[in-house]
Amino acid sequence: MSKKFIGTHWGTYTHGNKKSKPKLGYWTKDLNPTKFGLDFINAAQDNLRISQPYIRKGWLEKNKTLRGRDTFIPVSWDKAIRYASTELTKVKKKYGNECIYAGSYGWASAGRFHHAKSQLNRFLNLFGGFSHSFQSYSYAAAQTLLPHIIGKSLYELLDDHTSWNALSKKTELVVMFGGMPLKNSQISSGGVGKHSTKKGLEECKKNGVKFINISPLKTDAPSFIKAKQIFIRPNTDTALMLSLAYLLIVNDTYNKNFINKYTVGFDEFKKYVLGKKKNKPCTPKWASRITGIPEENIINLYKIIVKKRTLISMSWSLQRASHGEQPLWMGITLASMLGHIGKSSGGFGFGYSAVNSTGDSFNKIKWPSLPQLKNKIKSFIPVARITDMLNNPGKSFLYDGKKMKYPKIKLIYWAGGNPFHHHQDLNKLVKAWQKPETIIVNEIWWNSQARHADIIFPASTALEKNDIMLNPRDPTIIANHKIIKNVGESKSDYEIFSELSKKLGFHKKFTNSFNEKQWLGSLWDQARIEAKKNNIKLPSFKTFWNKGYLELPKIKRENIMLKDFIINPKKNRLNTPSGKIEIVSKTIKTFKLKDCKEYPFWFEPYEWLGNKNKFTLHLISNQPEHKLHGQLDNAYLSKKNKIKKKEPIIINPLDAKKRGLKNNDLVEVFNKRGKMLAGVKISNKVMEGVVVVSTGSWFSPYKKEQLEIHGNPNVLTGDIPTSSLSQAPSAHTTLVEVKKMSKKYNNLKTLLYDFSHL
Ligand SMILES: Nc1nc2c(c(=O)[nH]1)N[C@H]1C(S)=C(S)[C@@H](COP(=O)(O)OP(=O)(O)OC[C@H]3O[C@@H](n4cnc5c(=O)[nH]c(N)nc54)[C@H](O)[C@@H]3O)O[C@H]1N2
Ligand SMILES: Nc1nc2c(c(=O)[nH]1)N[C@H]1C(S)=C(S)[C@@H](COP(=O)(O)OP(=O)(O)OC[C@H]3O[C@@H](n4cnc5c(=O)[nH]c(N)nc54)[C@H](O)[C@@H]3O)O[C@H]1N2
Ligand SMILES: [Mo]
Repeated sequence: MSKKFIGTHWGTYTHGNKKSKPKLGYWTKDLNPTKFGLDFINAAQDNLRISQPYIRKGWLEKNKTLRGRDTFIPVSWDKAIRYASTELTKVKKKYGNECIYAGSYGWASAGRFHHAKSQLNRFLNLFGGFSHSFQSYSYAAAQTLLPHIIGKSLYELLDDHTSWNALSKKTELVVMFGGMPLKNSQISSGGVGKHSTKKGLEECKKNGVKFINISPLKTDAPSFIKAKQIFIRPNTDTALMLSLAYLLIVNDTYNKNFINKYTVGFDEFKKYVLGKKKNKPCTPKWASRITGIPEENIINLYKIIVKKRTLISMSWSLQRASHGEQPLWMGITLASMLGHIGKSSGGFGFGYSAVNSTGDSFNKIKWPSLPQLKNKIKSFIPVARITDMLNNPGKSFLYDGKKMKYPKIKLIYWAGGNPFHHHQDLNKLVKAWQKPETIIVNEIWWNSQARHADIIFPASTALEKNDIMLNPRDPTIIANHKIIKNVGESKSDYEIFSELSKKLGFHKKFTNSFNEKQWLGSLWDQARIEAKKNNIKLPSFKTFWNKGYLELPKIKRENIMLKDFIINPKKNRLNTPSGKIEIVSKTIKTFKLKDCKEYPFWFEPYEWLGNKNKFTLHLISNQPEHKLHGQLDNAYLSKKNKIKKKEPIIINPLDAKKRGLKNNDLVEVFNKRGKMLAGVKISNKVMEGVVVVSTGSWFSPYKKEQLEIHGNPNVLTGDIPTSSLSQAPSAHTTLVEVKKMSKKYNNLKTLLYDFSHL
């Protein structure tokens, strides 16, 4: 029987059979489906939907009423399109296209055609171009560093990861810096068919692979892998790894053959480790003081990794922190010293379980996507420098060894992302956000992103459009059938940009004179050509559409990261200046940066537990288990997980006791950048001195003072780059203080948004 499906970033669901009320069900072929996705259909029809276009009152009146604190006036589609196109034309004429910023970072929805950012790019490229953003909040430090040290882009490296089927056979020990939180592998950008990470880990467990979890949070390791837990102070992994390198050197147990044959710069690095560069030697004692791990535990860890065939696994979170380049560089250096890179007996991994698919065996097929056309404007910023750009038009800054200049932004267009979710130091962003003349946003719900716009176009959800889920890293292809009617007057991004392009005189170029179905058909035809190149025969669009899904042939091959290079390092040299793994990078040396040296180095983070000030707790704001960032905060599971409508704060029993806190108490969490409310959850799974508040609560400020009422940790995090090499975000470097909520907050009345409560 044919069924109808919907593919999302968090998994694939079937349309339920109930005729009267549409509902979602699990796809039976996915053995580990994501629970929170079931309620997508209710969230898509809740009363927080933006039902028609709106214009901010103060923007219409040309007075300086603050963005994000204003009221909105409902207008017709016609009027909104007129306002937006007039404004775009005005800014283009007066200042030029460079002054339009459409970095528009964010995850949007999973379909290949309706991908919001691709639609926006195509539209603005036809309009003459825009200033854009570069790299991702997820792993910008890695994206900048990896080409220097292993000569591969981050994506090449991720696709080359040693597959679970190989890893589980020969590797004896996986040392996980930052764990492998299974909750994160619920999702994958572009969509998931069957969830596979748990199976990969189970295979390892079955074959006797042992795990050690080095992390401030025990639950970063799924309980069934029975990992040995080592608590570590956040942001100090580099120091621990350096001390392991120290022990390998002084005991002469590192793999010299590997170091000589496959790496450059070890001697220089060795001097640093041994303290011959006017520094303290990186002894276990030195590392113990930094990491908070007892010296003997470090020595024991050394004894195990030197004996067992070991994989050094690093989470992406390690590099979303002050000097985030260092733990990754040092992890690769440590794995080089152990000598298993290029074999199934170990090596290193980066982001196993950060998303689904890392460690799967797949043929990456170059699936087609919406042609975005060319951007004539070259100006861009590293993605997390947005506040800095708005505050300092024309200012120069360093990035990857180059001096660059911020564009002078007059208009922002955002579709499919939420800076009031993803950016750090939101109070600072709110101020900088006042500077442009106009902000246009396509958004689905009345979240803080919509609240900070001047012109709001109501976008539809994935459930309201037809699309194809075609993810190059996933072997399942899904026909996304529209399941519910458009809510209110909402439209797809494609329709919004079609209307704008009509007004602006390039409708035909934008649409190709195609409707939605014709675009899908055309993408499918190209997909068939690409599949054929991989000896896969895809059926006609009609057959596929009626069947609802396709599974690509299973790949049994075992993949081993960097295998070709290890077999023949001369013929398959890496794309680095030396052709080898660069423990010392001469290129980075020429940049002469204070905050990134030519070899991995321990830098003190700008805030950390080794240098406490009046804020004595390290805040980890990790990914939420029951939603995707801010998406589906308004669905059942996320709401259920809240404590008195606030995001939970996980705190160690000793820290709770010191502050007289009980489970379910409401607390103020604060530092010099901001203050928020949260609900207490006491647990000895988090180490003393560390608190955890997952991201995703919709930012909702209180009018009278800087107070975020639902627990969005980004009012506390710092808008400070990892280093001047990468200019990447550093959300995981934040100190805070926690105290019982003052009674004066019991009945907050002058709330700005509230969302009561979702
Ligand atoms: N403190 C802290 N902050 C972090 C992180 C952290 O670890 N700690 N992690 C960072 C990381 S790794 C990331 S990737 C970012 C994620 O940040 P974002 O990707 O910006 O977060 P989302 O909530 O997924 O935002 C997507 C928005 O697009 C809207 N949307 C969905 N589908 C569509 C569509 O089809 N069309 C349109 N127009 N809109 C749509 C949704 O309603 C939502 O508001 O957050 C970053 N922020
Ligand atoms: N359910 C769900 N899954 C998601 C997402 C989501 O929103 N929801 N978002 C997705 C996205 S966009 C991304 S980029 C990935 C991110 O994947 P990651 O970056 O791996 O995810 P995080 O949850 O930020 O961090 C994982 C753990 O790292 C630990 N950690 C933090 N700092 C340190 C440190 O300095 N040292 C050590 N040793 N450990 C540390 C924390 O305890 C934290 O729980 O997740 C993806 N998966
Ligand atoms: Mo991310």
